[in-house]
Amino acid sequence: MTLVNVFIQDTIVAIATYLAPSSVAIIRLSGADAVSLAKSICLHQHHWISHKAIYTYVQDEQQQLIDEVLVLPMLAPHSYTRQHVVEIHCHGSVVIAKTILQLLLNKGARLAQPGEFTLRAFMNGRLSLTQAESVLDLIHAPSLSMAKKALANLKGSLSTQLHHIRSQLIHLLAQMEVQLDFEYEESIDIHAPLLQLLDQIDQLLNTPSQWYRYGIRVALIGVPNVGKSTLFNALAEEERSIVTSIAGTTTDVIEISIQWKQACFRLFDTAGLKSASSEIETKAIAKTQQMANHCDLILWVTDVHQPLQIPNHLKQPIIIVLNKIDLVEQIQPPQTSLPVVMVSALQGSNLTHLKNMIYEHTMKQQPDGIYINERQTQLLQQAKQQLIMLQQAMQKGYPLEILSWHLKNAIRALEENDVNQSTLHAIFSQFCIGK
Ligand SMILES: Nc1nc2c(ncn2[C@@H]2O[C@H](COP(=O)(O)OP(=O)(O)OP(=O)(O)O)[C@@H](O)[C@H]2O)c(=O)[nH]1
Ligand SMILES: [Mg+2]
Repeated sequence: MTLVNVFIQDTIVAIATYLAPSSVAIIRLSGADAVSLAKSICLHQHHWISHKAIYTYVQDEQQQLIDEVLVLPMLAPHSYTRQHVVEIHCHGSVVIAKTILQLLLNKGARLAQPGEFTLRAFMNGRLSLTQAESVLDLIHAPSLSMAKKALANLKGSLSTQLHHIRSQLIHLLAQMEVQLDFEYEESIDIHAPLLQLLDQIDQLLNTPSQWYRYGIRVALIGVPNVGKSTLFNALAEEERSIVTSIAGTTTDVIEISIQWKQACFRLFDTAGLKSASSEIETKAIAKTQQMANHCDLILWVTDVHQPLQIPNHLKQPIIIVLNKIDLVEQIQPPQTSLPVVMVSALQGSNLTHLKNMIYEHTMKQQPDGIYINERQTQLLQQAKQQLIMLQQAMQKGYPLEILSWHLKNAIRALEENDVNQSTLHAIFSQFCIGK
């Protein structure tokens, strides 16, 4: 049985909270019989008013009390799924939560599949697919800034924007079709609106969505013994990397995430760059090179005593970190056009300035737009591609039929809720059970 084939009128149940001893556990029901099923296991069965909590007890088939609970009925259509939804809040005991779940299953509820509550919300028109995806983004947000982006999309930011672009495309198509039908002499000029639409699509595509979703990758690179691992530990506020006075201590890439100004930064400590003299060193340096090529920002860590020599194969943006300033009386700032921050990783001095610089050279330089995920990015890119092909077809003087064909393809790409079963399954199976 695939998710979309599920008969959405039956009543589903799941434990919505994490299965571990905790303060509260929630068992959630959705479907036509949600209220009657919940009532059938509760001691008090009167005065069940929508959105009003009821203080009662759950009892088993032998009228033995199982737990003291709060029950929250949310009657259709004023619920997450637009069906009757009931939440039973019990003590956060795994045994109690599982027992209540089993009682409801015995009464005829069906165990929900992953994401089935949100799937119902989507199928009942409560959420668009984009909004449903933003629920997942919100749950998995690695930083507060990502959570805010996801919430904005849950409230409809992206859906509204996609709808707006699509409506304008449909309007252009209508103009074109009128011209086709009546063979007007005067051709319509869609150049300007097309450019505007491409601009709107680009604005969405230019948001650094990967950074919100996965964090900004910052690699600490430099020659051995300059204090990369010391700096890494200081920024992470944790002893993650081994530090010694021996050159070549770090041989692997070590990662840690830190939150700064509501954004998530993924820091990578690496092996020092030098000419390798053993198999271990060859492999370690290859990993450093790979990291340097695939990060979003390089912190080129250097020792205050050493001349500044940055290998010219580094292509990613660089901030120079002049370390060990505690060892000198007077500092000669290096002659470079690159940004420089002077720190003592050992003493933890100037690290706030360094973090600010990291923020300014990444997040702050990017447009603060609407978040889009990989699937949405792909669809927008498809639409953009079609519009570019349309522009080219216009320049070549192709017939209106060809132009309208590209326009129709772009419109189809932006049809938010028109997805096949496997896409739906791919999206909703990522959810946890009970969401
Ligand atoms: N005085 C002083 N010593 C430092 C500072 N930062 C690091 N060190 C010392 O420098 C030595 C090397 O530090 P590491 O952090 O291991 O250097 P690394 O760049 O990671 O070295 P490799 O992993 O070998 O490439 C250690 O003895 C640290 O205590 C600093 O800011 N001031
Ligand atoms: Mg190290």
